[in-house]
Amino acid sequence: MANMPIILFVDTVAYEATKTPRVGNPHDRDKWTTYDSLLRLGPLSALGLRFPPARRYSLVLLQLATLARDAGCDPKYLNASLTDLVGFADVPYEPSAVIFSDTTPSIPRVLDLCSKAKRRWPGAWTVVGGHHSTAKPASVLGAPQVDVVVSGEGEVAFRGILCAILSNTKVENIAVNGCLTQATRALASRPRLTDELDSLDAAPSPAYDLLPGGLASFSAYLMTSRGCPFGCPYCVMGLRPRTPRVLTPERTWAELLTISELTRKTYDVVHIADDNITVGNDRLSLMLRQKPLGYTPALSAELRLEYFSRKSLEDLRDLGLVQLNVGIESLDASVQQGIGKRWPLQEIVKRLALAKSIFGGALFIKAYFMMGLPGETRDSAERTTRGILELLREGVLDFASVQMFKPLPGTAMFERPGDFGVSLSFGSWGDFDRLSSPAVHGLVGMSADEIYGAYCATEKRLRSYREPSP
Ligand code: B12
Ligand code: SF4
Repeated sequence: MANMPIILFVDTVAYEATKTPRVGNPHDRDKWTTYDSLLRLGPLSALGLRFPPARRYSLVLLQLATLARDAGCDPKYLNASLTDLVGFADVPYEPSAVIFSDTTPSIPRVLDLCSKAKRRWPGAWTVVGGHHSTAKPASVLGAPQVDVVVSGEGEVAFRGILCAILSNTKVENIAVNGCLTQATRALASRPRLTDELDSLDAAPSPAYDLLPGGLASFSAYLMTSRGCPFGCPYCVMGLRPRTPRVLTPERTWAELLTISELTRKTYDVVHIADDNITVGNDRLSLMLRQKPLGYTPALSAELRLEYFSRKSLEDLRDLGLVQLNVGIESLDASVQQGIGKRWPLQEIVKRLALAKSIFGGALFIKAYFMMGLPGETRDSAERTTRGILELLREGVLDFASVQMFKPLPGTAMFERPGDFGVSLSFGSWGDFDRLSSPAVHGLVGMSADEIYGAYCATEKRLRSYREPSP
């Protein structure tokens, strides 16, 4: 171990997910506690399932840690929510590189930690990748404490970075597709993306052993596909290739069994975080055919309303799904039209009710809504709120997660706001957290303050419907 370069992975996900100050909206603060109780006391109560803790982690960092180990380095992991990282003063080792994964709202925190890492270990490379680095690499490289910014998928590029570290290459001489340094910063306005894996099965298994307390102390999740064919104008996935790549069913089950081995003593439900679990032809049927005999974990997943069909729902039930999350976004016809959706309330009720009946009621349905999409007015926000209340009253929906719409960098609505009647106004990238800070945009029919007000008012009205009856 003595001469192995140490690569330090600093995970800011849990920090963001659990410690973001919930400014302003008092209802948001209690929402997730109530959600946890509903999971236990709602339609799944008869199954006696144990649910995972709320603590999250970054999957990609654990995958990159495996690559580091395979390359002969010594990976270390620090979780920014569990460890006091002020100045990294207590860290007893000296890393060759400190690695971060970002999202737009987490970038201020990541840059702050990069500065602290640089002060503590001036010789170590700081490397940042993720969705924000992919959409806005120039803004990340604008911080001098960042040495390497990676735009695009991580695996191929990170192998290149590890080779450069192991061969003592100077950071300014790094030549890996999709990686920019302070020396090549001028190219950041037209970033080239990293090379991608041809097959998702080539992605490494995450180094779960690095997680403090083990995987059972965190909420385990798996991505079994990358790429989304839908290209919604409000979503960053439009930046990525539209043709999805999927893990083979064999690898999917192998990963799920590994996860359940590590977590089964503590909880029963594992989340499949794909944008859409049905993506890929016949995937559900193939997965079902290869479902191992014996114990498999209960699953939750995201499903588009289009796929609430008898066949998909039966497959999902037989695969062990107990929770489906569906993005409905708005119940107002003109807002829906602006995002390419057309779902009258009655059709939504019908589809959710079909799911409930196929699962014999043993299904928890959570729906996502966004307040402040282009075309939103006070009236449309009111129609959505009333519709949500109706879905909850009908018993076809168990939990409504309402968030403020934030046009994230890389989406059509951020890059060409005028086309959508959006006017952006924000102080820092941190304002893009959908759970805390006020709106970052105004619309033709609503100011930023009105969007925020409508969101708070909706949360307040939903609250009484969220109280679980013991
Ligand atoms: C699981 C998930 C979560 C989990 C874990 C978050 C995480 N960062 O891992 C939880 C529930 C905590 C979460 C929370 C949030 N999320 Co989220 N989440 C996802 C989801 C569904 C999957 C992410 C994932 O694990 N992918 C698999 C792993 C292997 O890859 P990856 O992280 O996508 O990274 C790839 C590349 O970006 C690159 N890469 C990433 N980091 C690095 C680092 C290095 C060094 C290198 C070399 C490469 C690299 O390599 C990876 C693949 O090869 C994505 C949607 C999606 N399809 O990607 C949204 C997504 C990442 N989330 C998003 C958002 C906005 C959030 C929140 C900000 C929501 C909010 N509160 O407002 C929070 C922020 C929390 C945080 N600090 O990250 C956006 C990010 C967009 C953006 N520009 O920032 C996404 C893309 C959803 C969307 N379509 O808008 N999320
Ligand atoms: S919102 Fe969902 S369906 Fe639309 S592009 Fe993004 S991931 Fe795909």
